[in-house]
Amino acid sequence: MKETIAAIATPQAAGGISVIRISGSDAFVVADSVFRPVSGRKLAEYKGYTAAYGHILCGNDGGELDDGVATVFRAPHSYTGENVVEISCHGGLLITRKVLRACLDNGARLAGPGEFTRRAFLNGKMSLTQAEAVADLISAGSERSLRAAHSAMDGALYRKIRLITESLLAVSSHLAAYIDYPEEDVDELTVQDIDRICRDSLGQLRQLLANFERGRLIREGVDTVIIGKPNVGKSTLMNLLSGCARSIVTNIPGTTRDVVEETVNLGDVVLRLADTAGIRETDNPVEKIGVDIALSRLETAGLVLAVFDLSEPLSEEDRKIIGRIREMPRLPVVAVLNKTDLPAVLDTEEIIGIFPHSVQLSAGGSMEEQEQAIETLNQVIGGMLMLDGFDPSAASLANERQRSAAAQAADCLQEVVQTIEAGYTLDAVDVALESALSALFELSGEKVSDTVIDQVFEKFCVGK
Ligand SMILES: Nc1nc2c(ncn2[C@@H]2O[C@H](COP(=O)(O)OP(=O)(O)OP(=O)(O)O)[C@@H](O)[C@H]2O)c(=O)[nH]1
Ligand SMILES: [Mg+2]
Repeated sequence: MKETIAAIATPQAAGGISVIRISGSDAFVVADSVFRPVSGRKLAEYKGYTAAYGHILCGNDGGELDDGVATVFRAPHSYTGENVVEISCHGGLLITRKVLRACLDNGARLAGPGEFTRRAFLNGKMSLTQAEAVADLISAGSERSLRAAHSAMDGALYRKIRLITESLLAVSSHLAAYIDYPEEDVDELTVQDIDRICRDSLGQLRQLLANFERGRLIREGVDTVIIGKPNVGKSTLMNLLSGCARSIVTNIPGTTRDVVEETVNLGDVVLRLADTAGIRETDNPVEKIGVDIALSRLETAGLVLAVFDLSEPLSEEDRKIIGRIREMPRLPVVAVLNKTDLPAVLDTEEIIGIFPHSVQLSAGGSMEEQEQAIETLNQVIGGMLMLDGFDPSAASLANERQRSAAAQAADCLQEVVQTIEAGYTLDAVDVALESALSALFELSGEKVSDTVIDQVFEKFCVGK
């Protein structure tokens, strides 16, 4: 029998209410030692999905510490599939820890990271991809990533993988019957049928893999570097996007030295912004370090906002930056032509000729101009990252583990198709098909090693 576990399920901070969750066959025994319902009945006598108001007994002398509410869930109708009690108490850090301590003193063990969700998975309450979506839902930082996580938690990916798996399983059992009893009248599934089903599954997996990269941008955000010569308005742009005075802005060129970072939502995209030192030749050793760091940030960027000042002609410094960016042809770049509120001097045609994506805005202009600036950037960046038409509710792969299992399955199916094409025996086809199936089982978590399960849940927080 599994041990009964307990943990604080709410954040480790003072708040209105805290919840201590207990799960396992002895959940009611543990909870009844800590919590006394005012009804006089024991929690063990309560039906599932009912709540009891009562006293929490965990003072120094085992006396009352707080009043609270205990919610009772009976196996298998709970998050974990086990008996569960959730005790809600006042949200003080000390109170919450004392309630947890009392649970641990009365037979529960402290839960490991994600152990509640792990038990839910092991008890068949959810697939591995759904369990992973729980963590994604908690960490979602944008509207789209939230919708993607919710749809995965709802089982969109699991159902898609299930459908692919079922059609391949049908092929596999036909093949097995045919290989084992070649003389008998096995329901005929022609080689053409097998070929069609495998190609169809391969197509679906390839589509999932192609969408993975776009999904990743939405979930994890894009490392975005703001670069340009001094005084063009990089820090002003940073502050505009982050909605606060994150970076220091002055009219003195060379103001920013260190990299200033902030994660912001621009429409549906999460940008991990880095405002950097203005690029120029300088004898100042501090500024020089800043310039070097700024340039090195380009190497790891997923998106660059290259800022130019519309009120000045293109300078030698601007050209050097352009040259540097051009050394990285695959890097997505938006040329930001700033200060539209001032008389335009810059030859915009030249910049537009170099950078296919450019915007003209006034990061430091009036309120209306600033709102317009955000909207313009939102449109251009969303379009560039090809997020238009991306449906976050559709089934999609959510992480590297899922991607590599799907890629493995696709490789094996490719082999199946080639084996058929080359006219090999059905035995050979079956071998490749079985490998594809085991990769799919690993993806959904139906047959997966403990090591993989450990890796999935170690990223969770304690209490989830
Ligand atoms: N008129 C006008 N001035 C702006 C605009 N954006 C920024 N500025 C001004 O330009 C000057 C430089 O702005 P910063 O944001 O500090 O420029 P920076 O590129 O970060 O400069 P360094 O940190 O020195 O590299 C400040 O005086 C800003 O107020 C704008 O859209 N219009
Ligand atoms: Mg600056």
